Amino acid sequence: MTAPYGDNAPDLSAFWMPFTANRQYKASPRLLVSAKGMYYRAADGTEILDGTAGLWCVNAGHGREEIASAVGRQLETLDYAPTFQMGHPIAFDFATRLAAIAPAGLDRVFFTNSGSESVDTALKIAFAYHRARGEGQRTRVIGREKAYHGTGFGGISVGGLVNNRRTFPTLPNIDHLRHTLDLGRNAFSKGLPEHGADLADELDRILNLHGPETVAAVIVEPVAGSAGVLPPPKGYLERLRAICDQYGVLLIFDEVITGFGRLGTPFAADYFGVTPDIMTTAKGVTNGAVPMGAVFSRRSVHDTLMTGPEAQIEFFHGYTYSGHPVACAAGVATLDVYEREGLLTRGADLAAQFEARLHGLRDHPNVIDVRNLGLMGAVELAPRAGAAGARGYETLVKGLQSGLLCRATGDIIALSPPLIISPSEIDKLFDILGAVLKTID
Ligand code: PXG
Repeated sequence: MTAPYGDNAPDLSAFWMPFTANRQYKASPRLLVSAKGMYYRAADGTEILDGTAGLWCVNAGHGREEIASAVGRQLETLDYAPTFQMGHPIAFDFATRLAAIAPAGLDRVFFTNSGSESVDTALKIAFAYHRARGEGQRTRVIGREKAYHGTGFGGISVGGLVNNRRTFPTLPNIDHLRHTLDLGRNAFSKGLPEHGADLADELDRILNLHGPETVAAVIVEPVAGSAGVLPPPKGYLERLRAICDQYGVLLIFDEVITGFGRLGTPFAADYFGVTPDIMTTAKGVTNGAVPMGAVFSRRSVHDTLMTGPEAQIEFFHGYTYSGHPVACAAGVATLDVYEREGLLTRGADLAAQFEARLHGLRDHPNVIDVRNLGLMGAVELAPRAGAAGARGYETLVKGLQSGLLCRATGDIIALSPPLIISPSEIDKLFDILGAVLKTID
């Protein structure tokens, strides 16, 4: 992976890399140059099994020709057209297609370009909705510890990862539920942990601390992803839903990771049978091929805003590239692939094998927890004394050297392979990871 690039080595200095230890990376770069199906190819020719669907986004696998040709055709037909007081057919078509696979009732779709923008958009919809109902005093939002909702100021404010927050000012009027990770009681749970549904009752306490009539929305990832795959305790999301209903607070599910088949259902809302009022997505909406996000809103939330003078803009929000024709073309082609290959539910067939092999790592050195749901999984390693994150990073590097891309967040190794993975590739993934873990001291 640290191949000799010779005279073809790119100059690494100008690209200020995101969420990366730039100096560490540039001292020992890892470059991927092509991808097909389940595999990346590194600059030195090594084939690397994609254990993370890129960054949780390439759900239908890499290099899908249907998507590439739809994008190419769209670029030649209509490269760009505005969606402010104008329109083009494919944006409407894609929204209609998305509404058809959305959890029942969430059939109004606002387009963004990323998960971060989807989160900001969802929060703004919540504020605008309450204002339109004459409850503009609902200015507070409740997030949760360990949540990742992207990098906008809205997202870092409701998010609960301290490194995303400590350097930057955050919005006022935000409070946080406690996170649900409980290694003492729930370590090595297969699927949903038994203990902790009562943590949802904190929402009642927090709402009554501030006055429930001052709170606009609660936002959670149904399964926290970036914090290292935290499936919710059994019954937890149902309780959140009930408490939100009791107080007229909107429930937002951030499905940027869980959307588009990750849990073996189209959305986590389907998996849990809990329907939020607003649902944020991105990533898998275009198979990662073109940046895009989509926010799904309950029709009643949307319709509440469709009041007032008809010549007035109802929701003062949008992006130059909301409903970008090329992103929509990628999205329509992606949905075609998902539907033709049954990928939005395929994870359900593979989840048992994935779970069994993942939990087979529990006795490997330094493993303190294994967590999973659908085709999401994590192995948590104990931090090395005085060097938190070192074991995770070494696992990432050695994994790559052995032909596997996994994701290391601190000492947590996360896995979220493309949903096209075969049973033998699941075995291969865990054979490699198991062998690597045995070498990490
Ligand atoms: N919400 C959730 C739940 C996410 O996981 C975002 C919002 C922001 O999406 P954008 O498109 O603005 O990046 C995310 C992004 C990781 C990792 O490995 C996770 C994300 C991004 C990069 C890395 O944990 N999730």
